[in-house]
Amino acid sequence: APRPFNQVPGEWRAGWLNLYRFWREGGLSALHLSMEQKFRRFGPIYREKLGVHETVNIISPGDAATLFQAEGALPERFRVPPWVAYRDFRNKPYGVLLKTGEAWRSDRLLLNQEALAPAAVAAFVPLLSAVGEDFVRRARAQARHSGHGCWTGDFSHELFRFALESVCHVLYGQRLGLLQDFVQPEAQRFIEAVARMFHTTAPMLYLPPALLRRLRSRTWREHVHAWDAIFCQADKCIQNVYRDLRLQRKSSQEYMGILGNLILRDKLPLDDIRASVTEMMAGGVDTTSMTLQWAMLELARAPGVQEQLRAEVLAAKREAGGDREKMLKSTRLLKATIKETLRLHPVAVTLQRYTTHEVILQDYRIPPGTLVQVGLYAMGRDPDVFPRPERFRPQRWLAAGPKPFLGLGFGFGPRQCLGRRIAELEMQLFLMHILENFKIETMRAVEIGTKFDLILIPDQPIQLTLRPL
Ligand code: HEM
Ligand code: 2DC
Repeated sequence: APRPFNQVPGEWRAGWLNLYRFWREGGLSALHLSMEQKFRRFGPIYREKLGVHETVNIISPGDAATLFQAEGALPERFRVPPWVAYRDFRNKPYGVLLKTGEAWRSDRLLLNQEALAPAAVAAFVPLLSAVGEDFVRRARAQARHSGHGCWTGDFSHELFRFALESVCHVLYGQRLGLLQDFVQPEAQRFIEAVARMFHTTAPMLYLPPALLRRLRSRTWREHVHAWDAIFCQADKCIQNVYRDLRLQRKSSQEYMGILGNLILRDKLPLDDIRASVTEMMAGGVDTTSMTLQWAMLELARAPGVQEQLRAEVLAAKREAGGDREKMLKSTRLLKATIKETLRLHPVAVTLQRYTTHEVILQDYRIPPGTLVQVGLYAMGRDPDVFPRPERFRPQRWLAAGPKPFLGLGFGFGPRQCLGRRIAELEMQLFLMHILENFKIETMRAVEIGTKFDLILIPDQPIQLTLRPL
């Protein structure tokens, strides 16, 4: 018979003491490492309590399968307390990120039709490809002006702008012009606000929202300020599109953007549209830009893989006569490269679900209502799951046979990432354009680690070189 819940190994009796220890042992920025260590210490399942945050943590793809197969029609993940607290504080409606139950489902189904459905997604290709081309143009100009014939530096700020430009082109059907020499200060402020929002979320993650507000701490005030800036800027973009639609400034042939389509369909109240579109705009900045930075670093450190990938892209280009949609159908290694990048460098340290009924994990009975986390970072580096996990080897994804619950970078099922297709296309097209035009190099052999800043990010600036081919 399966073992009872209270025999699951781990430290779950003294939540506040654990939180204190956790802070002393490297703190929050080492969350991913601390999880890796606990799996080593306790095995493939452990229970933990940090402050009021109680979880069961699993690492094996088989257990992830059990968890997700039992998630039902209305899956729920951990609701980040300060994000909820901000919306309650300012009386703002939740978008899909924070909605639950039937309200989540009905919004999500409508948003899926515009952001995930194959028919809608095809229209993103030319939009995202154009932004990729602009990045190349800018990189070439930088290389010319540098005096060394190549462009070297920390590209994170350029990539933030690339990512925001990309997601806005798809959401609003309009260009912001962030890859020009002059960047609107408003857009720059938005980018900074998103980074600040993530950064100030982390220290408040395991405290109850009511406490946060009562504390009136500096972190909470900065957090509110960051979300204010995010909502204000997104509202301006949304108002613009709304006005253009009302004045019929666009011809009916033009692509309306996800927002325009949602307004025209008229199935979702404008306030709900605004809430979810704001979340997508904010969710589209740090996620894809950091992943692309990691991908370029890995390709620079594995020149053999880079050459193979370039060969694939160039062959696809010849065959498809430059038709990007066609190219995307024959670039398997490119897709594998993104999976491999997210294996080693996931954006989300864990995936989480609340159980709705009893499940058996590692032969323990897990009761309904338990918050179970899949240790995504730890799984990606577990030698039992991925042989020689330290090696960047996209080819591992191309081997024959099924790979159930191995590629979980965007989550799973009906609650998976809403921006998944936007993110994938944006990153695939970006890498295509870069590989067609530049060799990616990295100067130093420094080891770059990861830090938890709500999302996982590099622990120091990544220096890259783009050398025109
Ligand atoms: C949710 C990863 C880019 C918007 C998520 C989740 C993950 C994730 C792991 C949770 C899924 C789950 O619980 O099963 C990523 C990664 C990205 C990325 C790795 C890029 C490399 C984006 C982009 C957008 C976006 C570009 C916006 C266009 C969202 C939203 C949710 C979400 C709105 C919540 C969906 C819901 O609760 O229904 N993402 N994301 N993400 N993501 Fe992304
Ligand atoms: C953070 O313990 C660590 O995609 C917590 O685009 C558990 C947790 C819950 C939800 C996760 C979060 C972690 C990391 C950031 C994620 C988020 C769900 C969506 C969000 C993964 C793992 C993200 C980055 C969204 C953000 C959209 C937002 C800016 C409006």
